[in-house]
Amino acid sequence: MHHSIDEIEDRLDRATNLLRQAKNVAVLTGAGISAESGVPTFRGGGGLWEGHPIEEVATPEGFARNPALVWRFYNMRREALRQVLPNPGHLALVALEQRLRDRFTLITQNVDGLHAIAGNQRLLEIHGRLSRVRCTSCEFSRDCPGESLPALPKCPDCGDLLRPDVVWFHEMLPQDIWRKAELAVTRCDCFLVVGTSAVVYPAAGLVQTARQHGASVIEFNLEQTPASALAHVSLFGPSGKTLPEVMQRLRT
Ligand code: BV8
Ligand code: ZN
Repeated sequence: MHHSIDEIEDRLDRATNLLRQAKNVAVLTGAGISAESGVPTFRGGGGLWEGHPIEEVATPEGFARNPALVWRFYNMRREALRQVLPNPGHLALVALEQRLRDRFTLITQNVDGLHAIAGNQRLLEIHGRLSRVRCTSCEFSRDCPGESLPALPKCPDCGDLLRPDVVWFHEMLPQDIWRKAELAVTRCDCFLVVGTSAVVYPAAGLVQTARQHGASVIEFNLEQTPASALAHVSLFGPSGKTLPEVMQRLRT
């Protein structure tokens, strides 16, 4: 996507004006916002891991079939998170929350915990969190960021197998969190969709929901996605640059 400078300027101005006029803002982020922190995206590497389609290792069926393989996938991603830090895109969304306070809601599909580390409070992690584990049988759960876990971690209370506390494909999203996300989107008049390929549902459906409720939609991505057709403005470029750029203009 190559636009002339004044085309980019014009898009940035339009996005900034929509945000400036907004009473309530909701944001949906995906793996792209963490790419500049060094966290690999899902469909960047062709959506494969050790030759397995992600949808195969990130499902309850895959876990039942081969828990050691699935734990190897998640332990590798847990280890990788030790080196990563929020990037200017995350920090721009913290600044936006500080500006809007209770008129701001951040909905993320990401499980890397970087929005919480960056400082967002009004955060809905609709796909769970990599740092947290829970028991496959009892109520035990524990957030253990940075800890390396055994190949097949067991529950300290009942001895059964632990699992990562993330939402796998074909699993329901946490209902209370999902309901809050839907509510925030129906109430917003400006919806930012950042760094997501907009193919995973029900998360991707939030863009349509925002449009249906009359919100302006601003997309931040490197390339066109199914959300682009619903966006009033698409800002093509790394969100670590475009989000701070919009925040900068908002302040002037
Ligand atoms: C559900 C947690 C109801 C795990 C994830 C059959 C039966 C049941 C359901 C289905 C089915 N067939 C399909 C479905 C629905 C399914 C689905 O949508 N599948 C897709 C693949 C078609 N959804 C589900 O299963 C959901 N549950 O429907 O339950 C139900 C229940 C029972 C029975 C019936 C129905 C559960 C979905 C949640 C899955 N868990 N993650 C883990 O992380 O390991 S989803 C996973 O994908 C991540 O959360 C990730 O966030 C999400 C979406 O990916 P993206 O974040 O968008 O990342 P991606 O790499 O795709 O894109 C990155 C984007 O960033 C790109 O656009 C790129 O251009 C851009 N980018 C890159 N760098 C930058 C950038 N942009 C800006 N700046 C940059 N620097
Ligand atoms: Zn247990």
